[in-house]
Amino acid sequence: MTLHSAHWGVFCAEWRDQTLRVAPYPADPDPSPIIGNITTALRHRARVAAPMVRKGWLERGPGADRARGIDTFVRLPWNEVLDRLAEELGRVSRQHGNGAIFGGSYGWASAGRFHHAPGQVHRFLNTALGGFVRSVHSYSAGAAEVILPHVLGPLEKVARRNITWEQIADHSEVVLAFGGMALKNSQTAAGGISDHVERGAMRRAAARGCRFVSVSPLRSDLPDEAGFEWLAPVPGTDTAMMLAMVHVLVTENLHDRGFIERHCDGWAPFEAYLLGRTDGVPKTPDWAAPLCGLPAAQIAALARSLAGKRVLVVVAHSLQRSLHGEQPVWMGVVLAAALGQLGLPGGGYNYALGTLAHYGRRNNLAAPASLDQGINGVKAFIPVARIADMLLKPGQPFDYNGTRLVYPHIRLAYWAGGNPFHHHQDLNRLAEGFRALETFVVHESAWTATARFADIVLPATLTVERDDIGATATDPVMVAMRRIVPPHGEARDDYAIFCELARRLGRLEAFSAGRSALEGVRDLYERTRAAWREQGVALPDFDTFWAQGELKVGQCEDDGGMLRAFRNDPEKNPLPTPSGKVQIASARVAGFGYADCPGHPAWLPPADVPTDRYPLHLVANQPPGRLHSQLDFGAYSQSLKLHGREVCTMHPEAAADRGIADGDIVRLFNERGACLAAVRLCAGMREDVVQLPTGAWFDPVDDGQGRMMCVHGNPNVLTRDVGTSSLAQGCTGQLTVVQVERYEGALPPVRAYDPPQAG
Ligand code: PGD
Repeated sequence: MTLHSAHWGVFCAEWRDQTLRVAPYPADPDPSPIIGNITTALRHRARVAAPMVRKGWLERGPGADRARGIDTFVRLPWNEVLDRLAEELGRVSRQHGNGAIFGGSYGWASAGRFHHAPGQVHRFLNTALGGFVRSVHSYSAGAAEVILPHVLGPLEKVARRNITWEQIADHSEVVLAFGGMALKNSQTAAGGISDHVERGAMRRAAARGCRFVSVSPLRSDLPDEAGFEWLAPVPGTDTAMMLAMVHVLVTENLHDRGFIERHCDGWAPFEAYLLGRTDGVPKTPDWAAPLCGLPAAQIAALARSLAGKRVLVVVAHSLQRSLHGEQPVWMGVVLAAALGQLGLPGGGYNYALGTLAHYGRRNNLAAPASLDQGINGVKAFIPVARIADMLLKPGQPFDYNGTRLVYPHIRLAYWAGGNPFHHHQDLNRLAEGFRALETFVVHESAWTATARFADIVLPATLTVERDDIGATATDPVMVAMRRIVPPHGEARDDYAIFCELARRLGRLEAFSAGRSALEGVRDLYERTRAAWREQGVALPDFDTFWAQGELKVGQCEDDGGMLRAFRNDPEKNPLPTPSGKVQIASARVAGFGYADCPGHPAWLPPADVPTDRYPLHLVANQPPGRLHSQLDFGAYSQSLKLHGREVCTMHPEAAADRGIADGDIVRLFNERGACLAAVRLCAGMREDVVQLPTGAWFDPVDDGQGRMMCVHGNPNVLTRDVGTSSLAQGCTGQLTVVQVERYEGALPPVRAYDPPQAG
């Protein structure tokens, strides 16, 4: 069997008799079952087999079109489609400038570092065209990426070089996980993972006596191995709960005043707010209890039980993927600072530990090289989750991190390696944005809803159909991802497609530097090797690496990173914040004057509160059976569906109130839209919560009111498309409110995986 790698793990594979067999990487103690998706995916009908052009675009030319998403497609030969596309790129660039081209291409794509599709499309647009409007930050951590540098330091250092699972197993006395640390999330890591350690580390820590507390509306957000206590507050109220906990610590003199004085800045204005001196509202447990739906005594007892203990506070990605998502991230820092724990082994604060498999690890001695992106001649950008606003509001100003920006007027969008009809919110609104474009180009290996909305769809290979290199900065195994299977139909590598386009634009040398794909892989390896040489470590040459299939590389000491160094000597190792200390309050953030993100963490009421019409909180979290929407048609993802539809979980009482039984098909709806899903009942959740994971391929039908209803179970037809705040403008897709009813109508079939009709 040949070694290969995916975001969900290194695996071994063999292609025989038109069938792919896979087996886990032998050294992985807890491999992810998601590797099973690839087996049936390769020759599935959902694959894009040939270049396709939307009929309306072919007949009427570029322009806004309401037929996008429902039109038929025409198969064209590669040469013809590439000629037409090169001509169209040239037209838009000449007529409107490159500020009219969006190369957002946000998306996880695949694990190989050379054929990383967004990296390839960005390099192509820079080197062959001269630039494009880009996006910044991620859907994962949009709010945290902006607030953390203001208060503590860059996300990479707080999330990825801080507390390790080894420290938790050996040192933590309490792990207080806001949003839990679900193993379904830590299955995956961008660039691959050879060693899933989380389950084992939690088991070892629990056996040593470490107490795990999960604060989440869903019990399933921590595994049984952690032997944990479960507190289930109202979704989106963690900041209020943390404020009340710090109130108890301060008023009972249990906070670490020495640490606060030496290591923190801005405690006084925060304390004035906490104690109610500025707004007349002391943030006591009695104040928080009705907001959080937890007894005041329980909040107070939890706070008291932490004093004097080695406590690790963890705030999951999910908490900041909602309105005012900056607040729980910042307040978690303040709670850990009040306990005096920042920088201690197994203690303090680790943003998002447990939400990805490359957090909580030792760092490699050197990071893998990445594809050079060239120089972007366009300055304009958007925070990534503002895409629909950008498409619908050209020329309008918006706030972002202390600046006022203007949305550019985009005529052409180019996507490779992402699925906005999976990852964006309020899909009816997003569709309006895409209908306004003149041309939409997508490279895809499968007929996702995004591909169906495109004008030009170019078939891309899947990772096992090409040579690549799998590596991350925190996994000790580099993988020679050798091609295992011939490409499906006429599929080509993104790189090969861009080479052909660049040649037509007279820019092949600038894009490819004269390299074949394998020479590009070799170049990436040799640049990685040079980085290791600088650390005094000699790695074998490329041919040796390629022949042996994998390479085990050395890792740094488990030294606690920036926060440990700062704790030990804050004068010598200041934090990269304005004061060099932990910003309990921030004069800089206060100076921006944002009511929706003031100068210290604060309780800001949510926009989505349950009403009589929409009485349930919807938690739209990450799925267990796939990464995002990838290979939703694969065997493992399919095995977790019910009646072919995505499964939503409901509390038995909430279901009984609505006459819903386990296994029923239900309609979830709110003012933005509706979707169908199959129900599983689960007592391990709050009664006022319904949970539907993301990633079921969007499968719209007309709801009779001019909107699209998803018959398969994509929750993003329900979520709200607003930024977290004027500060970060991050994604808010995690939470909204809905009503749920038993679906009594004729059941529309799921057609998400059927290719669109040929025109
Ligand atoms: P994926 O499904 O991984 O989702 O959004 P993202 O767009 O990354 O999409 C990747 C696409 O790339 C797939 O369609 C795959 O087929 C394609 N692909 C893979 N390899 C290649 C390749 O080599 N070439 C080409 N051309 N294509 C390739 C993820 C985003 O969703 C993220 S990161 C998060 S954290 C968000 N989470 C939530 C959430 O919690 N709740 C809601 N409601 N919404 C979310 N959206 C966000």
